[in-house]
Amino acid sequence: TLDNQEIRQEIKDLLVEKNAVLVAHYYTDDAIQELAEETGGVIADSLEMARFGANHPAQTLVVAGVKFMGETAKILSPEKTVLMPTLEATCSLDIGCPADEFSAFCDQYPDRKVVVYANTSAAVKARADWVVTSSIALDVVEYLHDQGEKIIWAPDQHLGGYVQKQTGADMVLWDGACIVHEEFKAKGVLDLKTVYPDAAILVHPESPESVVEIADVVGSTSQLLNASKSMSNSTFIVATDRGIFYKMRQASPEKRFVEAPTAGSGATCRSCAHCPWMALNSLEMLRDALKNNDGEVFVDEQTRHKALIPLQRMLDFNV
Ligand code: CIZ
Ligand code: SF4
Repeated sequence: TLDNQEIRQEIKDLLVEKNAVLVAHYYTDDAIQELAEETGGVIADSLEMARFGANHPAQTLVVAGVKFMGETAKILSPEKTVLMPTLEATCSLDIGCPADEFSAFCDQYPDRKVVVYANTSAAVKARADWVVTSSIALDVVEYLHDQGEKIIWAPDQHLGGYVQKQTGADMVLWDGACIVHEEFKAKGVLDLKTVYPDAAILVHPESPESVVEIADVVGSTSQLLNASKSMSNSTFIVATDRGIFYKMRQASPEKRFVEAPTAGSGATCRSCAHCPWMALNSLEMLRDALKNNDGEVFVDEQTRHKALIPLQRMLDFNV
């Protein structure tokens, strides 16, 4: 629309004026991803977002995603201004793992290494030995297991269970879940597979075990995107946030991408498989964040110093 065109141009001008770069997650709306692409920013998973933000020379990072991604950017780049379209965009994993309760949980297992998923608050990261994202969780836990370490894993129980099964590591799991991924249903996926017998099933490991078990590929958003490019199937049934379809369709316009069904949704659900917090990131709020320095992210110094250690360990980890 004309309105959108105006806002998009305003954002482009403000990015230049403020020496800012747009760092967008794969799950944000197409309009945000398009802008990131057109303005020299990045569309990425949380690990690549962290790396990109830390290495980019811009003075201001505009992080379109959810709160933990903005906090991670600030922890890694305290000298930069980190803005988010909205500070209300959180994550069920973050909400479900309050720092005080988590710390008490860890105190019960003093002999275990604490590995937390990136989808946590800065305060939870500050209590951890390692931060991981879904793209390197298996490698880090395998490494720790090889060293003879036992592990506390938080907060996603599905990803934790998957990592435990794959690596054989001794892991105690926190019982968090992603409200988007935990809704995918194996039966719905199998029903859909009868409609598209040639389809490959791509599943993010935050999904329930029954869905992971029927996957052709299990992986992080960037790993699923790569699979959609390299596999020759004509159709893909995808169990992750539908925001990923923007890049999948762009890379492979000739292929068909179908949302994995969720509970009670049937194959045609339009409101499922999309994170409600990611969806809060609108063009208007992005513009206002840049214009007014709304949504600036702050992390207190003591927490930042502690959280930086396991985060840096993740970035320095070489597979
Ligand atoms: O579900 C999420 O929030 C994901 C996949 C984050 C990430 O690691 O990019
Ligand atoms: Fe959190 Fe799930 Fe949303 Fe990702 S998709 S930000 S894990 S609620």
